[in-house]
Amino acid sequence: MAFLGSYRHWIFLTLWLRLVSYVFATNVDPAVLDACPGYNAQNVKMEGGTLTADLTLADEACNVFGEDLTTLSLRDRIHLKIVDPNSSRYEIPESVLPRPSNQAVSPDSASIQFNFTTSPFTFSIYRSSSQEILFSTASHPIIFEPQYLRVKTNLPDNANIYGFGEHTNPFHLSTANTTLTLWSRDSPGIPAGRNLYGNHPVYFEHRTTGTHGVFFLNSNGMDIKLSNTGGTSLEYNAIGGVMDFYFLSGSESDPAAVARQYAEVVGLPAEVAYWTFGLHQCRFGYKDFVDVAGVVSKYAAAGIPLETMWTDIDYMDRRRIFTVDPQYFPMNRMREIVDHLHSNDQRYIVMTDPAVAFLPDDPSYLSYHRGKDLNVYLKAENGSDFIAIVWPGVTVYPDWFSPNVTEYWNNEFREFYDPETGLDIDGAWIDMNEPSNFCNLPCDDPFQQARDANLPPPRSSQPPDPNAPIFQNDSRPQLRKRDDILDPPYAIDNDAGALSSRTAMTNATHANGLQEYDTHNLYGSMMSIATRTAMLARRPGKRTLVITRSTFAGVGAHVGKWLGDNLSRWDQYRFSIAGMLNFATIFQVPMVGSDICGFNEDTSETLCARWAMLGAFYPFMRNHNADNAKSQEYYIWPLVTQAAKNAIDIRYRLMDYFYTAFHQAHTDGTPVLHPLWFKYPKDANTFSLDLQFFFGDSILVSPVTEEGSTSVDIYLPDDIFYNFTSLAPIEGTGSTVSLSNVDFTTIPVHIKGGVVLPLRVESAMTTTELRTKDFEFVVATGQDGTASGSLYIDDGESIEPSQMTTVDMSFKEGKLDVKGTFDFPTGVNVARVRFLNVENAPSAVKVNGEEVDSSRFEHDATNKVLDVSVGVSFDKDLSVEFS
Ligand SMILES: *[C@@H]1O[C@H](CO)[C@@H](O)[C@H](O)[C@H]1NC(C)=O
Ligand SMILES: *[C@@H]1O[C@H](CO)[C@@H](O)[C@H](O)[C@H]1NC(C)=O
Ligand SMILES: *[C@@H]1O[C@H](CO)[C@@H](O)[C@H](O)[C@H]1NC(C)=O
Ligand SMILES: *[C@@H]1O[C@H](CO)[C@@H](O)[C@H](O)[C@H]1NC(C)=O
Ligand SMILES: *[C@@H]1O[C@H](CO)[C@@H](O)[C@H](O)[C@H]1NC(C)=O
Ligand SMILES: *[C@@H]1O[C@H](CO)[C@@H](O)[C@H](O)[C@H]1NC(C)=O
Ligand SMILES: *[C@@H]1O[C@H](CO)[C@@H](O)[C@H](O)[C@H]1NC(C)=O
Ligand SMILES: *[C@@H]1O[C@H](CO)[C@@H](O)[C@H](O)[C@H]1NC(C)=O
Ligand SMILES: CC(=O)N[C@H]1CO[C@H](CO)[C@@H](O)[C@@H]1O
Repeated sequence: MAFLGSYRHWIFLTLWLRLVSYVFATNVDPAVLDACPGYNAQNVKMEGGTLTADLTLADEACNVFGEDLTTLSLRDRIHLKIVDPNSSRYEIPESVLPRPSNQAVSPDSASIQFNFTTSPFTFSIYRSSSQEILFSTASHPIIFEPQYLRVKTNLPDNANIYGFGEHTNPFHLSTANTTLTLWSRDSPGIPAGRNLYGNHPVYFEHRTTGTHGVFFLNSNGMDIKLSNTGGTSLEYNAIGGVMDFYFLSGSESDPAAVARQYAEVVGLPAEVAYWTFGLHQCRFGYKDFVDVAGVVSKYAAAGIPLETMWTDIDYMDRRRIFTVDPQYFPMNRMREIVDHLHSNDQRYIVMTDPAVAFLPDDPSYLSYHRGKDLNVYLKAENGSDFIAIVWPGVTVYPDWFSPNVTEYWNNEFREFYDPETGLDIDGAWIDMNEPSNFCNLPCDDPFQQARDANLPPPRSSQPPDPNAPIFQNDSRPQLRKRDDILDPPYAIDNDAGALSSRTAMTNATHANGLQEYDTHNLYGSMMSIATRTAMLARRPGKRTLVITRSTFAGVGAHVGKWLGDNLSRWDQYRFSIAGMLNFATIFQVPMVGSDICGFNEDTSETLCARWAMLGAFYPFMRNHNADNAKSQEYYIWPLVTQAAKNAIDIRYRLMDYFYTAFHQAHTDGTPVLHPLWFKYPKDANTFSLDLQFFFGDSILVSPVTEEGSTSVDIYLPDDIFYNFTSLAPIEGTGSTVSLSNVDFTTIPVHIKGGVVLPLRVESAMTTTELRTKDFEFVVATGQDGTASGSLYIDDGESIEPSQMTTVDMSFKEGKLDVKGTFDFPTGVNVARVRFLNVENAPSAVKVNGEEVDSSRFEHDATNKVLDVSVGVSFDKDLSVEFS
């Protein structure tokens, strides 16, 4: 029998299982899995938009990784559940990821539909308009076992699949034998294609007929497999949790629609303050407060706008969080640095790790004792605090499920980062939150291992390389088979080996009884939420910046992310674009960036120059370096200084354009960066491009990508583009264009026709100063001769600003109209308007309907630019026209 359900954007299915005793086998052969019997659906009932059914095992259980559950019941509306009426299985708590409310709509308006067969139970999702199947489990039985879940769908040949992270694969995933493992891992210097810090079980599939998305809401370890063997397919193999899918219909014409729908499910991204788009400088290995202050001074001397200075764990006393080293980073001198920064409209951020030094016998380390008194630490199975090893040596981890943890974390932030007595930071940086653990399994004597590893290291010796002994231990110890939580029958492809390797043991237990086996992938996200809460408590009503390493789906509603400990290499410079597109475009974590010039290893002058320019188009722009690498601040080489200045100049002039894009993302989930296919969804040449991207809707960034090269082949779709520097038009023809003589201080940037860009007329040394600069509008017409744009301005930092200026710009038939509400007083003028692609000098120009003197406009015939000097206060509607 077939049932046609109807849902506007998404269908939600959850499967509940009865846990039974285990029977192990370890056969992963797809043929064996496909021969499993699956389930039959019985007692199918449809009631008020809710479908319920019982699923019974169709034949003998195949027990590949445990025993198949014999009776499952299935309920559906938007919500499809397989339930064991007698016991529940782990599901991601709502406190970590709140679920959206389900809204059924009438079948007629549904853009995707649900269909299934009862015997055996299979289901498919198809697009209503075209009847195209988007997801189908036909011929791949669903497998449910206590510690193994499998769902597999057929895909079209050469399917265009994007997403599933965090990983270093190309943006356009290969469907030929790709495994994507999701299990948070501290992953320095790892090769491409391995599991990294974050977990985002979502993908978008693009076809010329439309783009849809699928979100598997599950935090357990899993392998997602793409294969071309016997037809293209996508297979989820998860070691726990429930089957909980959101199918996102997307749109037939606008790929960004699916991104907005995903934001409806996991939450809209948090808005960040205006200043956070300024330049950030960081490194591991700043030796003392003199060193830190020196970097700030040298940036100023080089004339490079430095917005925010950062300090890594170096500032801590023996690497204990919430302390400063009394000799190297004494509080009074650190406060002097922060005061100096603040008085120059600059900012300061330091790192906070989750692990708290385990010091029961040292009464002076209050942060440990306060946490102990509040009982906030993650527990071992026997109820004592779980012991790990991180930078300070032996540590405990905050349990983000503990009822007292908010009180604890808020208080530690309030005390240590007190504006009157402590470090008055402007944002927070959280790291090591996979959680990372340096203790090698079986970790039966962490105290000895910490001594052996010489943690924390003394200042007099070289600080440890993150890859030093304890990190380089590649042996993969076998855990005892009998314990399924430590060593489940299906082994995901974790690059660190055993699940507990270099992290909290999977049998560590939270205050609410949940175990790390299920919640491991949430640790970084939960720390993110707690840290944001603590930061907001310090400065109520003001947006903050929290940058995390480990993430889970939905984290973008709270924090931003940097792409982790990369290497100063050309391939990682290139990969950074795909990594950033994944987070900004698919995962809804738009405040993202890679360590500019590279973290580990020595960078080179030309790599750093190219990276400084590419990095000016990362939403989060931070130069960061390892303690054992050569210095790479932008002022070190004149070439890099010039490259950085040139690109930052473009970024700063575009700051309000990008701030507007970010506000839009916060409002409706429209991505702040777009791969080319988002804008040209019918142009198959764009589907695999991941070395060019759009910064906001209309700025095409096409960096030089090869070492030592001064040329680059870029793709220009069939559209009008404009050189950002000369403003001259360039006809794209849907072909590759070779750019040569692109020197090491230049990055090719084009404006996509059809936009009115709001630019600041010039850059500035801080974002505060930038906000005092006048605006100009650049009217870049599209193929139809029109252009439009928008501009959002507020005070740049309030969570709920009381005054907002919201302006729409539109141009057609020679007339630019700028209209809106001007509640926020910008205090600046519109200095000029530049109309692009204007063939001939006009005979007359009018500003607000009044003809202006010919000395106020100028036509550049070479670049076809008409430049009109305006000079009116930017606090009311404006029109500028020419004829
Ligand atoms: C649930 O428990 C009841 C009573 O204990 C039992 O009769 C029933 O068979 C169980 N159901 C399943 C699916 O195991
Ligand atoms: C639904 O599934 C049934 C059984 O496979 C099939 O006959 C029918 O064509 C499907 N309907 C749609 C609209 O795909
Ligand atoms: C798929 O890749 C894995 C890992 O690289 C390899 O072991 C396996 O042989 C490959 N399978 C096929 C069918 O190519
Ligand atoms: C929370 O902290 C208080 C001490 O302030 C303690 O008495 C209480 O047991 C703690 N709660 C939990 C769940 O540990
Ligand atoms: C986890 O289980 C193992 C084996 O039962 C035990 O030795 C170990 O102490 C447990 N670890 C924790 C953190 O509970
Ligand atoms: C609990 O287990 C840990 C090892 O996982 C051990 O170090 C600790 O002493 C045990 N605590 C108690 C109270 O037995
Ligand atoms: C690596 O880990 C194994 C297992 O814990 C241990 O026996 C070995 O000594 C370690 N090697 C190094 C170099 O730390
Ligand atoms: C853009 O214009 C500038 C200034 O005329 C020129 O140097 C540069 O080569 C042009 N870039 C491209 C990509 O055409
Ligand atoms: C080794 C490592 O972590 N590399 C990262 C470097 O940065 C890129 C993107 O910037 C990431 O994708 C890599 O994972």
